[in-house]
Amino acid sequence: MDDLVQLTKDKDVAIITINNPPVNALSPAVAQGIVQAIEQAGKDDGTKAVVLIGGGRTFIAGADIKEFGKITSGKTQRGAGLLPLLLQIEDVRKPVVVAIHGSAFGGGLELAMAGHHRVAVPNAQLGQPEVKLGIIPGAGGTQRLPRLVGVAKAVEMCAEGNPISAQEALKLGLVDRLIEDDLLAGALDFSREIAGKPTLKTRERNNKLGNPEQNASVFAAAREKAHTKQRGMMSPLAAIDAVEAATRLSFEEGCQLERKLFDDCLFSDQSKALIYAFFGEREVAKIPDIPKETALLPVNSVAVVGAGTMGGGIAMVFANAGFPVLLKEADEPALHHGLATIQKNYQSSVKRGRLTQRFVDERLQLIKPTLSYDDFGKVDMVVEAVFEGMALKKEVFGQLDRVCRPGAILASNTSTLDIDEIASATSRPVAVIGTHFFSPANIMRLLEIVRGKASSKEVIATCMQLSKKLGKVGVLVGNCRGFVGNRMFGPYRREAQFLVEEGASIESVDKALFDFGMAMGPMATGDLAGLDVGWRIRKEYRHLEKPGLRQPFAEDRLCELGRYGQKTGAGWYKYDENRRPILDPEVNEMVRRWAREAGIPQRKLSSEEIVDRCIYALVNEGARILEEGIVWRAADIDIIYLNGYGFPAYRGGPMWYADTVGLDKVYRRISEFHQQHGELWEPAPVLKRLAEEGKTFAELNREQTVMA
Ligand code: 3H9
Repeated sequence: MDDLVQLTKDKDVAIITINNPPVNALSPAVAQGIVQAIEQAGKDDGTKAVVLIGGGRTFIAGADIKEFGKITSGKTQRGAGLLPLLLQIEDVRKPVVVAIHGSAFGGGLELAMAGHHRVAVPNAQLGQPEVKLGIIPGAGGTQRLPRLVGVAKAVEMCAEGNPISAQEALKLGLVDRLIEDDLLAGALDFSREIAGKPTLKTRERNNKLGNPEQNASVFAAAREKAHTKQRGMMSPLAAIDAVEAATRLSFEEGCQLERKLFDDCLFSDQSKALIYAFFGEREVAKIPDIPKETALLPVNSVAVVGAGTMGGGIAMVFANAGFPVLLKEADEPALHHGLATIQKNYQSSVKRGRLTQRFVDERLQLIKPTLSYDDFGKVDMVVEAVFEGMALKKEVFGQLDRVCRPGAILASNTSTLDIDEIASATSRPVAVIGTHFFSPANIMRLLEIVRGKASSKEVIATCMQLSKKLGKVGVLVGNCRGFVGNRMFGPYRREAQFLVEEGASIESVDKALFDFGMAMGPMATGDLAGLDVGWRIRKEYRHLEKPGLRQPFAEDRLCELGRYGQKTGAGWYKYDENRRPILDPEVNEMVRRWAREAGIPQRKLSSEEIVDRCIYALVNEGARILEEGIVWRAADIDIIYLNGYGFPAYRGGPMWYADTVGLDKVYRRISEFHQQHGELWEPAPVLKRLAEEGKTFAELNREQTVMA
């Protein structure tokens, strides 16, 4: 036994402590260590019970996820897995009491269920989150959990992957006692109370497995839900099959089926993508040129300038995280309207059961409306969220420079504009940074943090850290038009429009991308965001367009007809009063007519071409972004697309998806488009190079040492 697992004794009770920081991942060595310790304790006549507890901040957050990549790439020889080790624990003749704090997730919960009793601190969390990694519990979790909590709850936990609280676990019978004070002391007391009494093996407890009729409706409902809420993912359906096996087969046969389903999932592209996304989300927080020790600036209070859709949403984000927020507008009606919208949004969250009235009341107290800059000198950070126009932004930043205290962070929520030019309106560009929230700001997880030329490391590090506190995934990006997300979205939506102008119906374009896994098709997304936004930008930047280069026009024509999307009740689609889209054949006809007038040959387009044109447009622009050093690594782009643009997580993001397809294939297809459609499709040089070298974006070691 090594340092990972320690065996000690408290009089007649053995204590096994797991120490594998940071989260006590259940690596093969940890599992081996636990079994050795159990064997040793089992043989000791002076031991009448065993307490198993996690050292450090948590019990066990699951199997070591890093091991999975080694298994699928063939780097690690696969052993028998955890299952036999857990049987050994369950078969030990002395009661094993598992003491839980922090999280008992995945393999951690499976281990806990192989023990004979579980005690937990009240704020512990228990769950089988494997489906979120594209796999299912692989160490008997789908077989033991229904035996402890019943079939319906086990299906929900295994198929949806969300944890439950210790309180709920107590009610369900997953936990036997909550320990309010010292967990170890409480677990020792508990173990002495039950020592000597007959121990129950979880795998032999069959009384909660239900009857076939009840179970059939539970599984049918779970499958239905998985098809809609986790569309396209295979792991939830596999998890449901595995739990169903627990109700039909013996424990041993159920475990065999679970193992097979686990393997099917583990070796799938989906789990590779989801595991990549798990680590990617953590990797984006690490900025190579900003050391971990960089001093953080204090941020205890903030101000938001502008109470429109974005400003109001941003104020809610800060208030939800407990920050007092000063919310400024230019005039009384705008301020009134902004506050009313905030209240309405909070009320709808209460109605849906997402927030409690008490939470909302407390948050509203934190938002202080104002029409002046008077109190701005007291805040630690300002987020400007006024109308997207350079002149106005510069005016606001000039004002902020005059009123804010030295050291305050001055952030802009611009989605496209040059952050250096905005910073030039102040005498302290080091304090200026972009914090680009996504709409609706209080819901969307993504936060693009835009680094200006002069933004200080302290300001960047503070904003990255702050994003976590706000419940966001912060991704640091360089300064260019549209930054990363919107810059790539331009070519994506351009191609979608070209496809429609070339003969694809509006609904076929949306369907192809929806079926690919996007949360919404590109035309419906345009309607949601407002077609007029792009129209106005295109009008403003028309002088920058290269003469003779093909530009999409159908959307501009729709705007000229007053069809701005959902907000005007019509865009690419028509909308009813509940904003549900209705096909409008008239639009398809109009587009056909405009295309004929423009001399665009009409043809049938396959869904494969639709997907390739749109997704590879993202990939090619993403490659340029990588090449220019706007991001450090492909994972930055992927995490942006997964969290801000509805890209399916099980495909890992556009760059990972391209790697999965094979960059040689992607390059060839893009070269074909280049020949057919001209210079807009010129392959990014880095894509060409990687394709020729047989490499992937994920392997690309950034050759630049600084971000652009
Ligand atoms: C499983 O159990 C399968 C079984 O059925 C068995 C099959 C045979 N492994 O998230 P954080 C790292 S599948 C390896 O920043 P937090 C993480 O990368 C597993 N590493 O902290 C990070 O590293 P770094 C099922 C892991 O406090 C560091 O720990 N379990 C693992 O915000 C800190 O993590 C899950 O899916 C792991 N299992 O959140 C749970 N977990 O510092 C996955 C974390 O180098 N984990 N790391 O960037 C979580 O959900 C969160 O990490 C947790 C802590 C809530 C636990």
